[in-house]
Amino acid sequence: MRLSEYFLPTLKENPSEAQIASHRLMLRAGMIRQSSAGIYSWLPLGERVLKKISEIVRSEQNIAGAQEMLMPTIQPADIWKESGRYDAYGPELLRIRDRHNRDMLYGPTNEEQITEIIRSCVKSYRDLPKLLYHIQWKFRDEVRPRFGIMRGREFLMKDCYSFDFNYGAARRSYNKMFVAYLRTFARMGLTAIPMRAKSGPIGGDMSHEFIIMADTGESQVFCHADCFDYNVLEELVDYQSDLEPLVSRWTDLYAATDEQHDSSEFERSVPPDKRCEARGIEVGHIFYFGTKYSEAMGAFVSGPDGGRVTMEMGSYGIGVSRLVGAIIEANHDDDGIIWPDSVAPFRVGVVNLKPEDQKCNVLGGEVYEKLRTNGIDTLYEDREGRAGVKFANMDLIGLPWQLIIGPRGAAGGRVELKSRKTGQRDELSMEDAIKRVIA
Ligand code: P5A
Repeated sequence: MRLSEYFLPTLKENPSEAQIASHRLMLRAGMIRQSSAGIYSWLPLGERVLKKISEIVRSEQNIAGAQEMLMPTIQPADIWKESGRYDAYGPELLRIRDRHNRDMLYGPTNEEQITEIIRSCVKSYRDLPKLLYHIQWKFRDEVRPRFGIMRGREFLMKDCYSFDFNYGAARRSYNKMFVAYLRTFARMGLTAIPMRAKSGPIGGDMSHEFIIMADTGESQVFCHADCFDYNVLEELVDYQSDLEPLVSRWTDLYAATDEQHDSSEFERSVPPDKRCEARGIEVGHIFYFGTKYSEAMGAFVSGPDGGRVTMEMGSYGIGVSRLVGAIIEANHDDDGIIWPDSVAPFRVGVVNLKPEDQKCNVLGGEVYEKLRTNGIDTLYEDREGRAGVKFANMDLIGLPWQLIIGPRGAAGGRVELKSRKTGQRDELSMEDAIKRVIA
């Protein structure tokens, strides 16, 4: 993409409404624009990141055996009346009436909607288990939307739902999602710790929040330091086998959010130097709630002996749009964002310091085309202007690599390659620089 054509409305000044780094940087980098409180438009740069994150989420859901579908944002109130949540949910639920005076709502989550589908289509225990997910916008009329897209009113969530025949099978589904979540966040360069949590309005008695550490996080958390020393991506995961040993590696270590925290248990479980107390951001939340919805909504199958069995359920959420902010909280410096490779909107920014110079112009165009044809997402700074401004802009938007072309090097076909993360700069031939970016 050529910057001379791209829609990237960056801001020089810090917006006064932004209290935390990710919100400030997302506004300054031209990723989002507020529409109303807690509701945002995603501009091209932000949309690219949202898509990259969704792709990682999707790929790990599929690997774990979940199937993608798409449910609507607007739901009929009837199914929520059946589950009892129409009254229980309170003012966070956006209630709508259509032209026929029918009660509708903008979905804050989809337990009822999926249960309605499964109860009508699945009749036998032989058709279980089922793991189904979608990536869809949600609306919650939060009392205090804040921190930009971190606590929005409209936000993008991946929500998966499991239907099983008995507790053992439901536990296997829970474990699959547990492991899929560890892998998903690790692929984004995040260490997300699963912590015992309260299940709130979703319900149930087993639930874990996945939390990444950040001073600006909304959750107070307590955990064993060993939670951080493990790379789940180095593990070969076979989702058909028993995942209990891998899951208990985590659940055996103390890790809880403040609502579930028990200080005497915490003290008993760890030497003092292993006890971490910190703030964090909740990026995912998984629930086992048994028959809460299936019972209320009559979702049952016939068992092997012909009798009725009420399905066991769980639900599993990832805050896809919140992750954009969470990743920035974990990866930035005073100059701007530092994208991990896997979610960067573009892999490389080609900075032409003097496009009005004939040699720079030719070399810049050639580098840009070579990268593009090799399938590398490239943003090309091809506009005239001051070098300092171009560098500041590139650091702000935080692409992993900057490939810098100036009049001095251009004559000999040489460029400078800068890593945004380490700040290291190397002078290389154009070919070597391209090779390094592709590798
Ligand atoms: C699980 C999937 C649920 O809604 N039902 C379907 C269950 N869980 S949850 O914890 O309430 O939400 C799942 C994740 O969504 C993100 N999230 C938000 N992101 C941005 N703004 C919000 N207002 C917001 N509320 C929830 C969180 O990452 C949460 O873990």
